[in-house]
Amino acid sequence: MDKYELKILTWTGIALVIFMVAVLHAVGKYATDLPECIPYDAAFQEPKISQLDDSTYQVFMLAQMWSFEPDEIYLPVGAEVDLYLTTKDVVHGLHIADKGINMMAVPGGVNKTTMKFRKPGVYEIVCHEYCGSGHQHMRGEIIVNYPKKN
Ligand SMILES: [Cu+2]
Repeated sequence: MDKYELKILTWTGIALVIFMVAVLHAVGKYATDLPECIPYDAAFQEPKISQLDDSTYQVFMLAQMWSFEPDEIYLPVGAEVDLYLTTKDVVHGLHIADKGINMMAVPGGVNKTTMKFRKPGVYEIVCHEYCGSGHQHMRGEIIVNYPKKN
């Protein structure tokens, strides 16, 4: 093997390790999973929020020209959310800056990620894919509050 090939392979390996460490760091820092594609089912076209237990939620989010449904989601601190995203018209995006989330909403496809909300606050959702003349109106919020006292 040529010594330049060995240098290139060595530096490529180092860059790959740095990249993997950065990804794992981001997953831990933002308490999120990497988004994944799951098999499509028409049930994901029905927007809904389900509470599975004290701290676990499922959100079926539907993107459409030019809104997200649901566009306001109220959660207690400590909530873990499985977010399923699809669209019924064109390609949209979903970006939650404070959680490091960046997902695509593709017709006929479902993307999923899991997030944990450790801190109270308002987490703004925006569409980051230009999807038409009303694109700038595609917004939503996840409002994380302290848990209710019974
Ligand atoms: Cu959009």
